[in-house]
Amino acid sequence: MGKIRRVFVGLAGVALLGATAVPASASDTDRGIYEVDGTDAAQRTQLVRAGVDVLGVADGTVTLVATSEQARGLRADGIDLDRTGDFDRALADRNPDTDLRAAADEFPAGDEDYHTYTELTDTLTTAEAEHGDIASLSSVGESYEGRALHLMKISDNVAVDEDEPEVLFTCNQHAREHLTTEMCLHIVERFTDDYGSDPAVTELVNTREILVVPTMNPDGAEYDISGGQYQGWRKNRQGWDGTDLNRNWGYEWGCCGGSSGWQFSDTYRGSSPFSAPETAAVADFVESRIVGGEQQITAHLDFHSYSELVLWPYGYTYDDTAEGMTREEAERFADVGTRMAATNGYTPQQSSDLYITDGGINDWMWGEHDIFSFTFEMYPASGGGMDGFYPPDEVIDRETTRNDDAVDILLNEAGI
Ligand code: 7B0
Ligand code: CA
Ligand code: CA
Ligand code: CA
Ligand code: ZN
Repeated sequence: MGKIRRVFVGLAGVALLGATAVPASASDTDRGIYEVDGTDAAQRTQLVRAGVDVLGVADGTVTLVATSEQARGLRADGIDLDRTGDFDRALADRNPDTDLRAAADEFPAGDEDYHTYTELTDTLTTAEAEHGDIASLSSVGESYEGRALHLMKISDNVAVDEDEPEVLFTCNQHAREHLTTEMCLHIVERFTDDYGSDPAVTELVNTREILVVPTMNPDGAEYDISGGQYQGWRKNRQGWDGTDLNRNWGYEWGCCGGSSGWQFSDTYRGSSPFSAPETAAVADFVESRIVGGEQQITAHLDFHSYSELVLWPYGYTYDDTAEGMTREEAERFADVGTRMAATNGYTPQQSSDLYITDGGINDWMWGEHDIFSFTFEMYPASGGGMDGFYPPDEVIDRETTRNDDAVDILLNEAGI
């Protein structure tokens, strides 16, 4: 965030401050990386409510970014914060030296195997051209800055809306989680390239309609690599300071202290449900899949990073069962989530076991549409603070292939 913009933080922040958010003041530009050991879900929710940016959680140890004011407040509340680094320093260490900077339209030097938006668009266009019989590229709408929100449909007889279970994969709601875009691209490439040679892939393509949105937040992702340097950016690029897309969905939006009403928070929920064009476009698309009164999409998986977790709804409440979630349904989420986690080595848990979130995508998919909806938090399990969002491009193959079996489990479940 620029210095001048930061001056507005104190002013705008006070006016819009929610009951629990802590405003950063004009002088409060000192952001540190902290760790807190041995937390439970209630303590993690307390941290989130204080407005800090939780980067990852592993075995109860939380890594977060906080301003020095927020850290002081939390320490006064009895939370044992251990300062492990400086936010700007952490990014500077991960970024290449100035003279090695890649062009603004490329990932930082050494990480060029990640796809920029232009490269993503080209790769999807090529996949459609090479596999036109089973792959069809369109979009669900546009981002705030006008980029197409690509949608790839993969199925036999792809031009026909067949009566087959439809399964949606979404990636990159959070700008800096670039590994997730590669995950969606890997799904596209596997189900197109391996069609006809891999029997399991062939069977799934023939009996499902696979829908992939590889980036929900292209503006944020491009901003995050602007200047060939990682920026540590999470939200979209709308308004003063962006909206957290994964707090902007319209089910129990803003209900429960799992998001912030303060525009400069990293978990700002937006001015109203679906105020972000990106969430609105995907939601409209999902709604358009109600055909003859029946929602065609039966399963959904949203990829994030990092912490290596399999998460299921609800996020807005600690309760296992709630309105729209029977005991049986909660058990099915836990059962399938645990089976998927057994294949990739992630940790399975209800979303709120991490911390309370409201306005998240899974709660809307399930609460509003009965879509069997999960979140995967990808590699790494822990470590590195900000570096966790920027694993070297050498791990892309390994960490995307790692989820093949879990993806197949979900596709199979979609038919049940
Ligand atoms: C988030 O660190 C979302 C759980 C599903 N509702 C977890 C996600 O939006 O807080 N974690 S993350 O931001 N990727
Ligand atoms: Ca590399
Ligand atoms: Ca088909
Ligand atoms: Ca269909
Ligand atoms: Zn995320």
